[in-house]
Amino acid sequence: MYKYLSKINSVEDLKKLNNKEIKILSDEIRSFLINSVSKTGGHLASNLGVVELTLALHTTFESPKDKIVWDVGHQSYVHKILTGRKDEFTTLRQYKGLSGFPKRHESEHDHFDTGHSSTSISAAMGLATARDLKKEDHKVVAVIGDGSMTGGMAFEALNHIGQSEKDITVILNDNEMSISPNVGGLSRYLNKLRTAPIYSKVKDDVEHLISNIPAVGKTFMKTAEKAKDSIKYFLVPGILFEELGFTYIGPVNGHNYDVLSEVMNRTKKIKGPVLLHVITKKGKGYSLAEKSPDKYHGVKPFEVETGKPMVSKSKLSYSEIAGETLVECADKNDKIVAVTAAMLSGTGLNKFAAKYPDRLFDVGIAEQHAATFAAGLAAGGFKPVFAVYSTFLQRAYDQVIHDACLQNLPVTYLIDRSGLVGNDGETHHGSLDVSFLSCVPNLTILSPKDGLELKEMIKFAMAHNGPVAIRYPRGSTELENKKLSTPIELGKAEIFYEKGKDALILALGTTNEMALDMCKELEEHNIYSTLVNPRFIKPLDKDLIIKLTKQYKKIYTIENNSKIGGFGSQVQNLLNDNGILKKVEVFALPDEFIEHGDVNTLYTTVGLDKDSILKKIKNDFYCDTLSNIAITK
Ligand SMILES: Cc1ncc(C[n+]2csc(CCOP(=O)(O)OP(=O)(O)O)c2C)c(N)n1
Repeated sequence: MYKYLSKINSVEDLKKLNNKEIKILSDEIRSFLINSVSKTGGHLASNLGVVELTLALHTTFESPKDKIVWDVGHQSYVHKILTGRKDEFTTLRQYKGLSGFPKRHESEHDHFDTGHSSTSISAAMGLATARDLKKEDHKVVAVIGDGSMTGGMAFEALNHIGQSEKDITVILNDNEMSISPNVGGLSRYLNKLRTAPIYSKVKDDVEHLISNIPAVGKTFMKTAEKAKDSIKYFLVPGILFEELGFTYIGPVNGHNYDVLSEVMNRTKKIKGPVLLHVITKKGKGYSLAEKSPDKYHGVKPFEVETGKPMVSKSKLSYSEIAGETLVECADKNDKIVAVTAAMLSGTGLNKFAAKYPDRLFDVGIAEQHAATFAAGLAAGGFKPVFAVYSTFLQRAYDQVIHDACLQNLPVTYLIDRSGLVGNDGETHHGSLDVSFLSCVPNLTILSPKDGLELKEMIKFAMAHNGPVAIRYPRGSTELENKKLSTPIELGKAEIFYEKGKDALILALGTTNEMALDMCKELEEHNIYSTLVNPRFIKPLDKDLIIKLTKQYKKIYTIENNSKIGGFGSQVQNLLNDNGILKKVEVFALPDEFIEHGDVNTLYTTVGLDKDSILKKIKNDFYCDTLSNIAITK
């Protein structure tokens, strides 16, 4: 079907094509991407935008000898196609299939594992320094989007590289988009560069002029350099990258392969740090994605002609419930403000943004800043809510501790995507938050069992005077129009189901749904249990837990967080501290990074599915019965 793409199994195959053939290949790659991602789901718009850029990278540089590092890595599909992984795209993001991000174990062309943003320039600096220490000779290239460039780490790395004068190429893929339109002063600055294309030509002319001056004294050179600088300043409102120590080249049209590859080849010859500014269009070549690049950033399987998702969703997502509840609370309290680090729609804050644009702050991909900014807002008398994915909150750990909790400031963290997230894999699972947050003094931590509890917990947080974290998973839920069995009260658990004194099950958050089914199934085997929904991870309902654990034969905890430092380990500590010598069987995530795949498959593989847990509990009681029989005999 694909005249050229079908023959591409390695970068060597690509290098056999001429520019005309590569142009046709770029169309074929786009068609392949659209068809393939429409079936598997994945990141579409970003990949459609980097087709020519990736082709130029692989025809200019010699991968894997030259090392290309992708920032975030969600835009590495074309790179994967060109480096021998095209045929694996039917398995993209599925269990044991091709990852949606660069993976060192997957290919010698992937030099750094990613998933979180703004790491590529630091990683490139590390690789380049290692190269120089080992006296090797190869290029190191970081490819970073304008969205990812808003992350502080990117600037820390630019600062370091500029001073070192290392031989590194940074390719800035500027499509004016993060997931949503890009924000901030840097974005404005890039826009100025984009609209001043005359710069690179004039700069070239000036440099040409200077280099053609025959041997002259130092003074003249200095004057000429100064002239060059003043022309630059005159033409461009600030040479940020040059001042940082980079040679700035651009802006270049990222969809004209001929020009781009020519410029890239010239860039390759420049010594020291170089920043090549490439302009691309997110979603290029698929009109629906060009029109709504945010909607096509990450997609579920969809119909190519209409863009309609294959499976339409009927329930509300936890994110939507969180966003809507926040609007309700903000209606009543004008001190409530919301903060996002470039995840407006992902965290369900779009309705808040529409209704209260002045009280919503998208700070870019800058979780650290977001956390301290929120703490500052709290110190200034506001009630800030930072809605953030569990995995990205990892970035802001010190800010949560040092800037909010230490001062007991009333910042609320709405921690979305806790637990396993599925197809994005190990870089995106929210499997550590209970562990890393539980040890932070002053922080109150909750987890709702369903949408209704999430609503009420947010209302609780809005009335609480101190830092609060509420963790809830990806996915949707029925939002029943009923009241809670008991109101949310600080440090109070809920007895969710009570049938007998055999097994005591404490199930965290949404694992209650599965635990309730389990309790009912256990009754068919004459095992009668009580199910406790702790609601609060911190403070734990110590009195209730101690009272109940004394009464039950066996105690089980279930949670979608790592076993180490998780909820179960806190229950164990509580019993230990109170001299209760009973075993607590903890069902939690293992101490390992869990790969990508469908969420249910992943939970099954780690033994956190209903059948595996039921089997274990039934077996415990069965063994007890057997040992009783043996003793009676
Ligand atoms: C630390 C962190 N925060 C948030 C995200 C979620 N995220 C993934 S891609 C993306 C936008 C990246 O924009 P850009 O770098 O410009 O790439 P583009 O998708 O526009 O090509 C965001 C916010 C992330 N991966 N890492």
